[in-house]
Amino acid sequence: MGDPIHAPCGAFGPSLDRRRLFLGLAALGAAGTAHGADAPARASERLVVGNTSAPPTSRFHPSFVKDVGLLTDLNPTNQGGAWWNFDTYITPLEQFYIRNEYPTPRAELDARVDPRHWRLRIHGDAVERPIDIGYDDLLRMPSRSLISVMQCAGNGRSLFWEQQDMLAAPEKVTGNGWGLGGVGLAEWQYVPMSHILGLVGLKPNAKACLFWSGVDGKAPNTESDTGRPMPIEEIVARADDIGLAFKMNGKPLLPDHGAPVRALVPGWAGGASTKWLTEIKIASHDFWVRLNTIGHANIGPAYPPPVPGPNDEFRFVKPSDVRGVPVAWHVMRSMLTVPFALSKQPQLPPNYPLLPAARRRCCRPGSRPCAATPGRRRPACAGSTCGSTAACGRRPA
Ligand SMILES: Nc1nc2c(c(=O)[nH]1)N[C@H]1C(S)=C(S)[C@@H](COP(=O)(O)O)O[C@H]1N2
Ligand SMILES: [Mo]
Repeated sequence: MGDPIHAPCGAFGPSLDRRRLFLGLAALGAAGTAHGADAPARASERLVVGNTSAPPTSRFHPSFVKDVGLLTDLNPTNQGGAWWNFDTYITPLEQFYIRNEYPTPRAELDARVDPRHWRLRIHGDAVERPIDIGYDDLLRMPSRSLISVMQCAGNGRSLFWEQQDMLAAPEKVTGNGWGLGGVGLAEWQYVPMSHILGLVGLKPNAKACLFWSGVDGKAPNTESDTGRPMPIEEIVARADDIGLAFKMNGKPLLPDHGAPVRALVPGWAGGASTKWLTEIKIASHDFWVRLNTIGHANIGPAYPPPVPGPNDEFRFVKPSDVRGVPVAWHVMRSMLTVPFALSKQPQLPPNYPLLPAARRRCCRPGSRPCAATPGRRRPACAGSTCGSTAACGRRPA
């Protein structure tokens, strides 16, 4: 076959061989998302608290439905996917990576994540009609399904030392040290923001939208610093794709993935998809929280920080914490490209991650962003758009 990366997504059926599967995922990553038909939730498939229908072997934690042998941390709960075993188009729930700042909050300990008590408040000075809804209200709303990649900004973190020329300063690479398992492909069912915005009525002064949890933290039943804002124009532009997810792969969300309801922001780094959602605030000002300041921001001379406005809202951070440009769109840093390359040619291709920087990844003209990190030897990366391929090494076939 020709260059399969450019094959249409529809070409990938359920009975793929392993190599083509990787290609399919890579293509999906490039294309972003694939839509399913609108589908209403069925009441019989609601989240049940205390459901322990996991496989009854001791390797599996009964409530997390995960293989505990793969956990990198339990406090916070973090688990990379065993990508070397992935052989299905959709990542199975028990293989799907978990990335938490804190331990997974449990309905048994904290009523805010119990679907019987869960509330979501949607308010702010830029909405006409604030609302406060419960889980059943959400399930009655129109929903869509979409197959989309979720990837942590830190996917591949244990390779950053080498890839990002940080061997001299390994202490700069912080966070859980997983390999390439911080990515998965799921079918999400969600109430789109188009519906929510229609309910609350957006005022013309709307500037930013905060997806807030505040639930997961150092102790149950305390307010914590978890959530992530985004520009309202980004949501309006993709109001059918961004939404409030309550199912993953046809099953009610698992506790580890944000039960009962999480935000879903396809295409952005996973950190934007706030789990255990409790509040959406839409305001005429910007929001600053940990995940767009001291965490999840590109910092350095190439990323001058935005200047907060006088009315901006700070939650658990202060103005001096605004130090760079928040991470948003995220190129799929896929483990899938490696088997693709190796299947095409037995020798390591020039952009294989473990080769010296000068011979690695090149910029394609016009591509954006081009992963320019200050001080790195990527001469073709000028500004935010790549100018030429002159400095590129040989690309794999
Ligand atoms: N409330 C809350 N939401 C969160 C996080 C968190 O720690 N707390 N982690 C974020 C990060 S960094 C990622 S990569 C994704 C991971 O989603 P997953 O664990 O379902 O794979 O959730 C995001 N949402
Ligand atoms: Mo993440």
